[in-house]
Amino acid sequence: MNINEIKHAGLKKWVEDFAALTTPDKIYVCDGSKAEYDGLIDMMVESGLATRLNPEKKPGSVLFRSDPSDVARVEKRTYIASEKKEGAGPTNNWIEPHELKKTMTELYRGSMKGRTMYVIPFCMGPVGSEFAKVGVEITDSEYVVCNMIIMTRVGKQVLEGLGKDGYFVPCYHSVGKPLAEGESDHGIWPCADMEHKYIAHFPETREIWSYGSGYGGNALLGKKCLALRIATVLARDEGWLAEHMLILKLTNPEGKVRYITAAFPSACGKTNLAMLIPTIKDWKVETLSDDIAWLRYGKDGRIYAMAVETGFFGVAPGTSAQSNYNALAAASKNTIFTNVGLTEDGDVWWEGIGYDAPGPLTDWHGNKWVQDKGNKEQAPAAHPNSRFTAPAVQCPTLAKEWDDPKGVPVSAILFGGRRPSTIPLVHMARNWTHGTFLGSIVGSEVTAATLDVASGIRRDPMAMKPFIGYNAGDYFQHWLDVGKAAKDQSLLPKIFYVNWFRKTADGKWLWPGYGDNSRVLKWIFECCEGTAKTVDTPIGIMPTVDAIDRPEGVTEADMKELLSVDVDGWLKECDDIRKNYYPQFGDHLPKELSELLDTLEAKLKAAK
Ligand code: OXD
Ligand code: MN
Repeated sequence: MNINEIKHAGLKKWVEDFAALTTPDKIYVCDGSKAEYDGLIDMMVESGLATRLNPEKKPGSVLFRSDPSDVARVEKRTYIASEKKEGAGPTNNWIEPHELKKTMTELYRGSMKGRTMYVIPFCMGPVGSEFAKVGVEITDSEYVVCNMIIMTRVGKQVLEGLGKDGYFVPCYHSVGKPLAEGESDHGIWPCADMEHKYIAHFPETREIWSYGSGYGGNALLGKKCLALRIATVLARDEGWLAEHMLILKLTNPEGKVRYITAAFPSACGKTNLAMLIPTIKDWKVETLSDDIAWLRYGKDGRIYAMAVETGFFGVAPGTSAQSNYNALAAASKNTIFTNVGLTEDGDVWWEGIGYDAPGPLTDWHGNKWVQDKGNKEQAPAAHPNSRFTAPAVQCPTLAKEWDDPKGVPVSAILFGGRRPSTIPLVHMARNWTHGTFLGSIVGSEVTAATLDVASGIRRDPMAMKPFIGYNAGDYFQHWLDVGKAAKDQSLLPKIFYVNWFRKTADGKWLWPGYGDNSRVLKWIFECCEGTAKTVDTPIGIMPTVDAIDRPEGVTEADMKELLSVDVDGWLKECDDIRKNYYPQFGDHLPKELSELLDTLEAKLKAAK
C-alpha cells in the first residue's frame, strides 16, 4: 500500500518524519496479505538472504542465517528509559530518555539509505477485542515484515480499526546498515555492531525504538517489546497483567475443561508444555499460546487469559517428534527457519531433532558440516537459539478458543525454571500472595535464549526478568494488588511452582518430563477440583507421594525425592534470597514478600 492510503493523519506524519530522518529509498505500507508475504520472501531468496527449502520436505518454507553477533535477544543492550532511573528499577538497564533519544536519533539518521521503509500496522490480540493493543512498526527489514505477518495480525483491518485518530504504540526499527549507491547486502544478514545495538523502551511515552539487530525479540517489536515490556506498564496502569506465559487447555476424561497458564524462562519448555501429548489415558492438552498471555478480570470475577500472538517463535534444538510432535507439525510448512542446519536435499536439521544428520549439512554459519558423534566438542550445526517461526493455525493441538477476544478463564498459574536440585517437582501456594512470593523467587539455570548472561542460576521472577518494563519491586506490588482486587478470593487461579528438571547427584534426570508432565497437570487439575491428595509442608501444599501416577522408570524412591522438602537446600535458598536477591529492590520490595520469606525460613528451621 502507498503511504497516501493512510487516513490517520498522526500516523502518516509520524511515518513521514521518520522517513525524513532515516532517508529510505521507498516507503511501503504493509497489508499483511499472502501475496505481500510471498513477494518479500521471493525477494529475499533472490538476493541470497534466504534459502528456499525443498517443497517436498518443507513446503512454503525458507531458511535464514543471521550474523553471528545477532543470534538472540541482547539484554545488555536493552533499555527501559524511564524518566527516572528508579522507574526502571534494578533489573533493567537505564539511560536518561532524552540522552538515549539523542544518541539513537543520530544512529537512525540516514540508516535506511538504499533500503525500503516498511510500515507494519499490527494488532496484539484479536482485532476488535476491547483488550487488544495496536502498534505500528516501521522497519527496513523484509525478514522482520515476514516474521511479523506470521506472529501478529498485520494489515488493512488494523489500519481500518485505527480510523482517523486511533491510538497505537509507535515502534521504530532499523537494522542499522545503510547501503551506499548501488551497494547490496550480497545475501549477508544486515545488522550493526554490538555496541551500536539498542533495544529501547520509553515507558512514559509508550514508545519503542530498536536499532542494529534484526533478530527475534530485538526486532519483532510486537512480541517482547510491546506485548511484554510496554504492556506491563499499560497493565500496571489499567489493572491487568501482561505475562511471559503459555496458555493451555486441559480436558479430563469426563470432558471437564480447565485452562492453565505457565511462566517459565526463555528456552525452558513453554512450547513443549503448551503442545504436550499426555501419557495418561484420555487426558487432553490443547494450545492457546506458547509464550505470552494477557490476564485480566472478567465480568464474573474470574481471571481470563488472552493469547496475543498468531504464531510460534520456537527454539528449534531439542524439538523432536518425541519431545514436541505438535511443534514439528506446526513448522512442517509455511515456516521461517533461522540459524538451523540445512541438509543436502533442502530440509532442516538441528541437534535433538531425534535422528542423526542424514549426511553432510550446511551449518548455521553457512559452512559444510559433517556430524562427528564421537566428538563431544563438535560445534553444533544449528545455533542453540535457532528458531522456527510457524503460524499458530498449523498446530494440530490449537484450541478452538485460541483467538477468543475475551480470553479463557484461568484455573491455575504455574511458575518454574530449570533447577537441578532443591525445588520439588510441584508445590502449590497457599493463596495468591504466597503465589506471588513463589513467582518472585523463581530461578533457573541460564539458557541460550539470551546472549549475555553468565552461567549459573539466575533469579527470573515470574520468568519476566528481561521483560518487566518498570521497577520489578513495583511489579511485585502490582501482582499483590491484582490479587487483592478479586471480588471473591476463591475465584482466583491457584498458583503452583513446578520443576521438571531435577537431577540425581550423579547428573541423571529424576523426572522424564515432556508428555509425562501431564501427570503433574492432572494433580494440578485435581487441586482445582478440590479432590487432590495433598500434604501441608513448610514450603506450601504438596502432593502425597502416591498422589501423582508414576511414569515408567520412575521408582517410588525417585518419587519421594521429587516430592520431598529439602530443608537444608531451601534454607540455603532463603539465605541467597535474603542476602543476594531481595535487597536490590530496596523500598520497592513489598513488605508482604519479605514477611513470607521470614515465615518460610522459620517454618524450615522448625522442621529441621
Ligand atoms: C522468546 C524468548 O523468544 O523468551 O520467546 O526469548
Ligand atoms: Mn519467550
